[in-house]
Amino acid sequence: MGSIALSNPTNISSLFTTNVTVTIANDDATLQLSNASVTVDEAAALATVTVTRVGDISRAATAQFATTDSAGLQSCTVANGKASERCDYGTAVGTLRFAINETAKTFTIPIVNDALVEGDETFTVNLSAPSGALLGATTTATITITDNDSSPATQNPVDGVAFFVTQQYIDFLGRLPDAVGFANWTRVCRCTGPKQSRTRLSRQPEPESGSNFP
Ligand SMILES: [Ca+2]
Ligand SMILES: [Ca+2]
Ligand SMILES: [Ca+2]
Repeated sequence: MGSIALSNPTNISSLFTTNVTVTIANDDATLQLSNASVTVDEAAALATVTVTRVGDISRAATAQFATTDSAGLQSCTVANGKASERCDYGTAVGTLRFAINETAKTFTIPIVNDALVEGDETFTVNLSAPSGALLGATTTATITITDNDSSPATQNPVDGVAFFVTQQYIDFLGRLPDAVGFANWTRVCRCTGPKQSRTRLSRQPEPESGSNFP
């Protein structure tokens, strides 16, 4: 990075911009998704995506990632091959930071193990806004969630404590529960039974140490 400064104008009254910062992109390094397609079982809990760096790894580099889908506001019961962040996975957005000499970074996306017979569904992950490197050829990956349901459920999964607690973490925090938090909230919910969990959680006093959702 450097700067260019202008001064001593001639035949004009003033200079509106006198300094410009010039950033030289490091085209000796590239960042890209390691695979253009990733398949994950619905029961796997997480999809893991890897970004690789090749070329000059002697400097730090960053890039942003984000999930997206084309399901819009369609009902979760619609089976058309489109995974939805409202139904099938947790939105993942962030910045990957490569330290000096790091050649790969990963991020994870929560996957919802619902009870719907819906077939395999897909969404995408995009890589953008690099710094300290250029983007390589693979900046978009298709994530396929393999359905593991073959017959209609006899019970709404949200009436199950484990599913309910897990879904609260995904919906409110964008991640899966840690072991301590999951154990404590599972115990809290089981005090009154799964179907009362939602009401029960909202009426709980301040949870004990270790069971805070964050
Ligand atoms: Ca779905
Ligand atoms: Ca399932
Ligand atoms: Ca399913």
